[in-house]
Parts: sequence; structure tokens; C-alpha cells
Amino acid sequence: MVFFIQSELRLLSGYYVMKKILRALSGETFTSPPIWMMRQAGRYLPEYREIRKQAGSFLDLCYSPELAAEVTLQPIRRFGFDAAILFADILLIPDGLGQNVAFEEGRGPVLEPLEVGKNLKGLSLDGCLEHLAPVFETVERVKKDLPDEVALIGFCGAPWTVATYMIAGHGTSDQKPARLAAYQDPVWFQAVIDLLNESSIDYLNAQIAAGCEAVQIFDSWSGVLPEAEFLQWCVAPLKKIISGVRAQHPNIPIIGFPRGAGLFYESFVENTKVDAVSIDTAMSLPWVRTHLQNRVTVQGNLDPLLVVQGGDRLEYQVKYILSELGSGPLVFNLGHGLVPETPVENVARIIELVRSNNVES
Ligand code: 1CP
Repeated sequence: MVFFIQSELRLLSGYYVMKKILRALSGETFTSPPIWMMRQAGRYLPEYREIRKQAGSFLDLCYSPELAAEVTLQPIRRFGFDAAILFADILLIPDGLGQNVAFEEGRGPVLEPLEVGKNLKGLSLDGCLEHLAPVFETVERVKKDLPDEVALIGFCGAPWTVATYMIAGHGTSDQKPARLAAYQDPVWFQAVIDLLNESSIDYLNAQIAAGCEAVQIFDSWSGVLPEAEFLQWCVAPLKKIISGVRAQHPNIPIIGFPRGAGLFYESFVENTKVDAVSIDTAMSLPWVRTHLQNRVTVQGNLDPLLVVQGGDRLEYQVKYILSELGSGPLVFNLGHGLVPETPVENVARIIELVRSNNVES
């Protein structure tokens, strides 16, 4: 028990003190909330672009523990965020299951698309975790070098979002191939989701066993589904994954990100039993405060394009988020990931504003 507690707490002046972000995820409110940013490791950082060149392909970078640990730590060294996010990608699971995955320069992910209704024998859970072992080594390396007060967040893609890439074979603006497949052959589609549920549970449990202190499940494309399909393909799989993770790690904080889910955010929070919910840029903050933050910690929701722009409008919005959501449990973050053209000084400015927050504003 003591060893378990030690993994989440640090010794300070004779007391065990939990890291700030873990306290926020367990429901504590701070005048100056903890902060990290989705895609905080990435192409907007010159030091990332340097390592990326050295690594060769994007997948090579994900599977090189030394380099992946280095890029995970870069934004911590430069900005001092309260959390690091493991450097990996949501499409490592299809890769581990045996689907051909590549990342092409200027084109993004390219997969050999699944054929709707065809048997899934080409995909297998056997060997999946072994294939993903370099990711767990990255976690161990990051943990050794991470400052005591910074937490490491692990992650996976939600089954629906990962399936949209597996079925289309690439990113799409409307996720049409997966949406059609789910209507055409729901039994086959459920089998794809089941495979992703199982592999995601194993993958997250292994990340946590290696040292991740919280996990986030990214459902980036949940916003395209009607209510019944949202419940079937987004909420139900997350319930399964969360109970599979909690069966092994009952105290791990779990953050859900049903991007674009609008009013369905409420049933998402109620039914999945996440500890925290990441809100996208399009959410109304007074609504979030009264419908979500009364139940769970919320995380978000600054527009990444405002971080590109900077200036007074950015400062105003940071303060607006703090004033609307700062009186409850909050993790300051973006509504989606940082983009490559982001000026680093704007990221630094946001951190300065959040850290110097005092309640009035
Ligand atoms: O050129 C490069 O260096 C690749 C750019 C890049 C990076 C930095 C990709 C390709 N993935 C990543 C890392 C990554 N991806 C992280 C860890 C780093 C961090 O956040 O700091 C995480 C958490 C992800 C998650 C991810 N990958 C998501 C979910 C979050 C989101 O952005 O909505 C998705 C959808 C992907 C797929 C993906 N990976 C990369 C691309 C270009 C895409 C496709 C995106 C699309 O379809 O528009």
C-alpha cells in the first residue's frame, strides 16, 4: 500500500504532497489551476523539429524510447507545464494489431483500409503489447527525468476515433466511411470496436504500470454522431475501457475528451464515470460550469488558433476561462491541440497569465 501511495505522492518537508494536477483531477480547486496543452510536444518547437529530423519517420520517433522521451520532456524544460503527455500516437494501436500504418510527409496518416464486412483475421491482439513495448520504455525513461512536481499523462484514442482512420485509411473531414460502415454492418463494426476496447485496456494498463499517473482518452471525432450512435460507439466503449482500467488501477484519474459532442457532453460524463472531461473550443463556459463542473473536473478550452494570433484577445480569453471556470476544479488547457505555426512566446504568456491569476479578474 505504501509503495502504491509513493508512486503518486512526493515527499515534501516531511509530508506526502500530491502533484497539483492530480489534486485538481481529484476535485480540488486552485486559484491558479494546473496547466498543460494538448500537442505541447510537436512541430511548433524548434527542438522538436531537430529530433524529428534525426529520427527518420514519425513512427520511428514514436518507437525510439530515447528520442520519444526527449520530445516528451522538451515542453516541460522550456515552459514548466504541470504535466507532460507521453509522446506517441493514437494510431499505434492499429499498427500493433497488424494493420499497415505509415505517416507520410505533408499527408498525415495512411493505413491499409479495412474492408467493411470482411473478417478481421489480419488484426490480432496477440503480440500487440509486445509491439508497443517501446512506448512503455519511453514512460520509464520520462519518469526518471521528470521534475518531482510534474505528472506524466498517458493516453490512447477512443475506439470510435481510431476506427474512423482504420476504415477510411486516412484522416477525413466528415468520417463518412466509418459512419456508413456502422450503419451498413453494425455487427462487423462492433467487432472492430471490441478489438479496440480490448487493446486499449491492455495498452493503458501497461502505460500506468510503467509509470503514467493519469490517462486521457481522445475521442476527436465523436462530434459527428447522432445521439443513439454517440451512446453506442462513443459512450459504451469508454465505459468498457474505463472499467477495464479501473479493475487494475482503481485510483488512476481518467480524462475523457469527446470533442464536438455539444449537449451530449452531459450524458458522456454521467455514463462513462470519467474523473475529468476535456472541453472543446465550442462549449459555452457558463453551461459547462453548471452542467459538467458540478460533477467532474473540467479541462480546457482555449482556441489553439487564438494561441497563434496572441495579443489582447488571447489575454482576454485566458482571463475569461479563469473567471468562468476558476471557482471549481479546473485544468487549464486548449480546446484542441497546438498547431505547428504557434509562436512559442504566446504559449509562455498563457502560462504566465494562469500562474499569476488572482481570484478577482
Ligand atoms: O510531423 C509530425 O511530427 C507529426 C505530427 C504529429 C504529432 C506531434 C502526429 C501525427 N501525432 C503527434 C503526436 C501526438 N498525437 C500526441 C502526443 C504529443 C502531444 O500531445 O504533445 C497525441 C496525444 C496525439 C493524439 C492524436 N493523433 C489524435 C487525437 C488528438 C487530436 O489531435 O485530435 C489524433 C486524431 C491523431 C492522429 C494523427 N496523428 C498525426 C496526424 C497528422 C494525425 C491526423 C490528424 C487528422 O486526421 O487531422
